[in-house]
Amino acid sequence: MLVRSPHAHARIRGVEVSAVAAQPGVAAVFTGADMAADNVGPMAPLWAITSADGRPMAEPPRWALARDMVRHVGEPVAVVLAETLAQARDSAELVQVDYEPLPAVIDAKLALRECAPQLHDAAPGNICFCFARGDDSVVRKAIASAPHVVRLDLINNRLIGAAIEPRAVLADGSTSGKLTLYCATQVPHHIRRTVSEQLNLPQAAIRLIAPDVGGGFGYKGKHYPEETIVAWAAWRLRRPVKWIGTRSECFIADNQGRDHQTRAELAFDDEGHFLALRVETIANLGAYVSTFGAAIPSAIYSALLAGVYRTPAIAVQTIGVFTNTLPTDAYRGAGRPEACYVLERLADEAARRLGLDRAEIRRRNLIDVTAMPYKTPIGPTYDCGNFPKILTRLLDIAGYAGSVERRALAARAKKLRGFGIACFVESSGVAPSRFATALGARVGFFEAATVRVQPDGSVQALLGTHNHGQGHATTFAQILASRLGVPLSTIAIIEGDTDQVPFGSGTFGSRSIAVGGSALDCAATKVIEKGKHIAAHLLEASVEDITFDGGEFSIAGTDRRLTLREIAGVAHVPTNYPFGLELGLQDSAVYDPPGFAWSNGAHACEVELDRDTGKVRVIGYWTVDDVGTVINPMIVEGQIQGGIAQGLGQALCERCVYDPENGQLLSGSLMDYALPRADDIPEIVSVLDEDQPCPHNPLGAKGCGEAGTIGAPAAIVSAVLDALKGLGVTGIQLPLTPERIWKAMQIAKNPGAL
Ligand code: MCN
Repeated sequence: MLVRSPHAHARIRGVEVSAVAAQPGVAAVFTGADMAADNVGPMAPLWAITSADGRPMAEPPRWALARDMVRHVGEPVAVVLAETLAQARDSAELVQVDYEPLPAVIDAKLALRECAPQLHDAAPGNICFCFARGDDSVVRKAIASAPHVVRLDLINNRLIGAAIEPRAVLADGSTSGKLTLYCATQVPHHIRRTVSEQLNLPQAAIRLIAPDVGGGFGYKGKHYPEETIVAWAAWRLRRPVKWIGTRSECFIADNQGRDHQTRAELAFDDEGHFLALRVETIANLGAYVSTFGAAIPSAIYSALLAGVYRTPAIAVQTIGVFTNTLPTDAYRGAGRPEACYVLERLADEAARRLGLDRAEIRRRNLIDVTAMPYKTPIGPTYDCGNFPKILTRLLDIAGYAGSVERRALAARAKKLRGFGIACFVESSGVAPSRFATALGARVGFFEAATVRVQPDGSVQALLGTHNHGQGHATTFAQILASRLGVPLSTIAIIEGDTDQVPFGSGTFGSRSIAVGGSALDCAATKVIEKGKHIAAHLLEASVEDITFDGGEFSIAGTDRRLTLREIAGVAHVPTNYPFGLELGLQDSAVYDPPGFAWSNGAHACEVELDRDTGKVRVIGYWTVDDVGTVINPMIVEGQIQGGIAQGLGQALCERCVYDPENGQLLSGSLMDYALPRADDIPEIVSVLDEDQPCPHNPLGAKGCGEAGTIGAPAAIVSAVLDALKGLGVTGIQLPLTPERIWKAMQIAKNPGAL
């Protein structure tokens, strides 16, 4: 049982635990001082950003159990270990922490004010970093001389991840010389590494097992205090220790997502051609820099701010700010929904300003397929994508042409109807490692896979990726079935165990297919090559003459053939085997892609608003996605639908709220934090366009796991504002709750109304 801070900001004057040890069932009670005495290291982020002026980001230490200060409600201060949960809970009540409460700040903009409470000595002004891309002076000049400029102040609402299964950690320190950690994580190898560094143990002394995890959504892909605490306590006590977060506890223990305040300006000419874009974002990092917490709003978000458009001059600045809130980090989409939202809101606003059709302004600015590879003015180069075609297909399937008529029909029935559009590009499968590490990553972005054909012809594949709802066991098996020509039922996919898969990076950033799947494909190629050598020997032919197809090796142009199963048998019982060739039929590959896999797509949505209550009903939703070559359309569509459900949540109802006075989490339960329900989700028509396979990976596949989340908030807001346009409402901040919409309608009707 973790004793957590009830304060958002306080100095710890002392922690009194003497009454705890004698309680029934109590095995131990520990505080930050015990971890300090054991030299347990800090929770270092795995991505460090460099500010525009060349200074490294501020990296104040974060301790798994707080040592002298607490900086957010829920920060762990002590841990009580007992035989039963009830005993641990009762005993934890007896831990007395002497806090000196301090003023707290939860809003990132307010945290930048001179008078704001200061969180860390190492971060004056609460600034962690000030990141920039693009030439600001060029962009400012272009904006100053442009015929038209639209400016928007946008809030990207803070979100709380709510996977079905809460986080959990179980560590067994009872086996001599080995610490086994069962952990509901998306990144087994990262956690093995961070825990080993903190506990000063060799990585080989830790086995991390992450069995099927019930949802992760990015927030389970990061390192948490509980992992260190449980591992350290089990190691110290040489016995098993378990922590399972309760639903309520996870509200104050899990990373949160988004929380941007952005001022964005778009300059354009009389025809609506974009001329320049300037974006300033204040990103709330929370109390500490989480694992990738600094990279998401800087390196990742800024790289996407060209979107699918040909804007010649772009400059972006992101200030990462500490506040007395839970750390923010990746949440499905991780920087891309934020970028898409900024761009699509600006595009709609520019269209409104010129009286241009919203699809038309996009068409005029989309990067053409003939311009590929296209170098954006802020860094990345897109290697493929037919953005105009995707938009055209979308408008077609969504019946855009008929939307005006549908709107008029709805109006006759006193209803407000609106149609929304959003286009996006997504940097799936962050890569290559050298590029990411040059931007501050402290981990590689490769993936490792091993393919093993057993003597009976069945196949085992081991990958460093991790499945927590994406259907890897199906799609990876499909890749192997098609490469090796064996039935799906004979293939076993193994992930999430660092002893079985000693090397890997995990699942995040929609990377598993583009990076993991490619590693798998490369390993399969090696296995086939080896099989050819064995077949050549057995068939007394030259290796060059052996072909492999449908699970059989044959001499080209003859009917002399051997099955994969026969070859695997010989590779394990080598009565007649090529001299000098290693036994067995298995091989491994490590794949580090040469670049991102540029998924892209377009979303359209139609909504109906209730004039009296402001309630939005999404009545139609359409997407066209380019995720390259599709391995399993059903899984991809499911991924896109799930993403849209989360994007709908962000657009219409989800909002993490802290009390601005004292930093208490007000949306701390599912009664207060409004997740979308099944009946909020419309039927989604999803089309997959496979014309533009990824040119640089062997599968041609691009990621799809976050696509839905990226386009949905922008498309839904576009539709709602379209529905409201006759009433003079031009902007509402996320999420578009009935209350906010209703208020906006009243204010538009009568500016003095509220
Ligand atoms: N796929 C395919 N063909 C393609 C692309 C993908 O068949 N061209 C398949 C893949 O083989 C895989 C699935 O689609 O089975 C998703 O692949 P990919 O896009 O590579 O994404 P990842 O597997 O790396 O999953 C990560 C992504 C992220 S970042 C979040 S967050 C997320 C998500 O996936 N969290 C999820 N989807 C989720 N789905 C569930 N149910 N639960 C989560 O926590």
